[in-house]
Amino acid sequence: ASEYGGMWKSLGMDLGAHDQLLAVLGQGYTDVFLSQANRPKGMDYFNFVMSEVHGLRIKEMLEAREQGEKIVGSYCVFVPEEIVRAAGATLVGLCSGADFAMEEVERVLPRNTCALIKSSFGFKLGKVCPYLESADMIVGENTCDGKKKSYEELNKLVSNLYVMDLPQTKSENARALLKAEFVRFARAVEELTGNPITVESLKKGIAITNAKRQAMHRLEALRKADPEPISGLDALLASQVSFYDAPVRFTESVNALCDELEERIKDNVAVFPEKTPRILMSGCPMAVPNWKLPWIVESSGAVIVGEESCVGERGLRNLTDDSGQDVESLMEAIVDRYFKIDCAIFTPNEDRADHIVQMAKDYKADGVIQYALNFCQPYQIEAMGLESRMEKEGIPMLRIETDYSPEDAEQLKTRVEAFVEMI
Ligand code: BJ8
Repeated sequence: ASEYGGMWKSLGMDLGAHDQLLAVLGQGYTDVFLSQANRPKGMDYFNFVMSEVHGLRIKEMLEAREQGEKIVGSYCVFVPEEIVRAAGATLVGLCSGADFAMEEVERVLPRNTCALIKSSFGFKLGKVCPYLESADMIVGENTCDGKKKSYEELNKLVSNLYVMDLPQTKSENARALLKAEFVRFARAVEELTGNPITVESLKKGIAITNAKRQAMHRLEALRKADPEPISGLDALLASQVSFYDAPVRFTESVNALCDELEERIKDNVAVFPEKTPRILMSGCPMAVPNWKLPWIVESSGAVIVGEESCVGERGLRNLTDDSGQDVESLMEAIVDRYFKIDCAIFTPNEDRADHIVQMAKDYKADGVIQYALNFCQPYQIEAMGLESRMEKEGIPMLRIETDYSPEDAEQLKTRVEAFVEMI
């Protein structure tokens, strides 16, 4: 790790604190991922990417930045990747999946803020995230109240925050707002990069982003097999890595993994025995390195077959139509694509319930685990309504509320094991 010390220092990071974070991350990765039996060979790539998550990937991004390629950081799948790529910039997800510098965080945010928001502040206040520190523009979005109000505070800590307004309903006016905000965002990234967004560059941005999604769709489809050729943890890792890896290389690596999984299915090579209870995870996004609940599920005799989540199918499922012949129609297609995202900040949000039922059927799930972070009202409230919907559909459902701390792990394991026994 020390070979990158100079680079991290130049980003203004706290090297001591960062060493601690890397040590915890490395140990967590070993315990959760490397300990799994019979992983596909194709996961070697992801092991490597994870081992270099703050190293080689940052180095290559900074080298590209020297050549003029700007870096845009995002906290939400509503930030349109196609537009960022069309302007010749790189988009990275700012992960927010672990507690860090919590004492300092609770001096600027209320205690009862969700772990994801607190984590994003912890990485900033603790100066341990090289992605955050190398971003030329950080995009916040007016989604849930917690995020939207916390960006007012984040704005005091960073000089390059851009806040995107987002609609809360799926009405025509709401779509018009999304369109106006995407147009405003396109101007902002053009200004940031100095590159005009053209038909050709938009088509290229759409092609790169769609290819990444299509590779992930392939992976998702292969998870419908019983027995499972890949663990839910490894598939989740691929989704998590999709947020910051170089997109073309990522796409190739996922496709190579899928080739191998196809072979595995043919040869009946699996990671869990046939008839292992199949779980669909649904709810709040699971950012790196938030692996607690999936790990508990997969070490409790079940396999996760899909994620109805922004780090999963909600974030990846729709493609952008690339058939438009001018900037205006391509922008419309991008708006159409993002307007379909069924995040719980929308009201009403029936599409999400329908999608969960559909996924449970498609992936032959025996049960659904609704996962919400503590203090996340949008997903917690939807989980209440989903309970009766799932009951009506005859799909067993377990509702979990938790955070990033390991303290409730035993208790969660007991509940998950009881659920897995029952389904
Ligand atoms: S499109 S899910 S990535 S907003 S967990 S911060 S909702 S209190 S993350 Fe999200 Fe975009 Fe929606 Fe997806 Fe608030 Fe809940 Fe915290 Fe959350």
